[in-house]
Amino acid sequence: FTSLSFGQGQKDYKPTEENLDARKWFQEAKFGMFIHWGVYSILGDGEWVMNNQNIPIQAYEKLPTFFNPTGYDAEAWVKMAKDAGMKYITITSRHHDGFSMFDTKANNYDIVDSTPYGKDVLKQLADACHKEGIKLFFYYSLLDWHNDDYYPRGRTGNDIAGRGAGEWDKYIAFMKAQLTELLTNYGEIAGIWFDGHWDQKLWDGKRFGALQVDWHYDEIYTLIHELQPQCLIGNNHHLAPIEGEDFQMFEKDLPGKNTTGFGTSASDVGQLPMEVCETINGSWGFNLQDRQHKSKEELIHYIVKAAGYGSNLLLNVGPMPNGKIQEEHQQSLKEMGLWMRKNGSTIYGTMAGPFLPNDKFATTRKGNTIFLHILDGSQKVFLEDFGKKIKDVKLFPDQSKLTFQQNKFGLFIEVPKDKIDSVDTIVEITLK
Ligand code: FHN
Repeated sequence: FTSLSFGQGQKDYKPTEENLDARKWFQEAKFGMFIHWGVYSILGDGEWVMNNQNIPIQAYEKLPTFFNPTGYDAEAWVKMAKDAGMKYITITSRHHDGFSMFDTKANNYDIVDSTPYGKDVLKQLADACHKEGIKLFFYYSLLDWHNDDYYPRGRTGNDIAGRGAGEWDKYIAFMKAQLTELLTNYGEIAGIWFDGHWDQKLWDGKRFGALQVDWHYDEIYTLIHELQPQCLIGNNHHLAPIEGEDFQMFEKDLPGKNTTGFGTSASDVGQLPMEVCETINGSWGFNLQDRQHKSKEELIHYIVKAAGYGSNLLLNVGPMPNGKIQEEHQQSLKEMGLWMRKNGSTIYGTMAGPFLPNDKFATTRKGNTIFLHILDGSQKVFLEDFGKKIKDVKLFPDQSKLTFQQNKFGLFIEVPKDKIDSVDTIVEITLK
């Protein structure tokens, strides 16, 4: 294959007023629910099960005939998200297995045409979201293990393909047809969340190399913005944003960190609104065996640190095949909700604080107020080189005054022992 250079975004993209407003809303929203749900959920082994267990297409195609989520209640999901303090939902409309969770006319491999359930789950979710004022994003996989025209098969597709060459242009047309449906039949859509770009980069077993296809992002991004100008485009390509994108996401890593190999290096962090996504346990799709549920403390620290970078947190649940969200995830959402109800004003609508988050503390900022989140239970914090003039320093939310000292080296704050919250002690610093 000829290797193509990168940078094929929407040429000369100028976001519309609606789009800029949507970006502002997004930046202030800070907390969303990610949902990975598909026919893979039946097998309880994550959304990569087709690839990981090397299930041939013809065998995997039988799975939809077992998918009958009679316990699915879109309104209950939206309520759960809302109670957790989340402002938006991002759901898998079609994951790498190629199965569409909506009524597509582009093929028959979808929830309405191939399952006993026979109803459009995205339509129900869209209606519930619109009713409850929760914004809806669609995750859309660029990579497709099922479509004949997704060829050349990239890094992940070779062993399960077993089919001949397809026509790439047809595949691009297929994606455009589906995106047109998603942006026409479900009311206002807050964003499209692309994933799978990396599958078409050459892989030598250690690192990714050149891109081997043209994703036609120029046409795809233009189409989306023409259909719904406010619709925010993000692409989990793990690179610096390209033209036409409206936000930048970071998978399982804080912006600019790359501890997992899915992250993005510091030099690739752009100027767009940001979002980090993370799992409650270790899996995106429902996984029966996964017991690695993160503690309340870990989850709270994650949203605080994300906000400390000015970023949103998109926290994932992997609903079960019956349409219910597992108890442990519901519990985590409830805990987050309780915390956000009490402390949300130090997160929502804030910008990155003056100090980058570390394991001891994070800072967020709103106007003249800086919120210092002490994350390690310390009573004493020193903010080096803090030169700004201070009006007062108080504990949040009880507003009791705290003692502080400021000199040329910085600001020293002390919190009484009985006021320490082992998860997060919040101090409100008001500037003059
Ligand atoms: O392969 C996917 C994975 O299944 C999941 O959807 C995550 C979510 O960020 N993204 C991909 C890997 O980059």
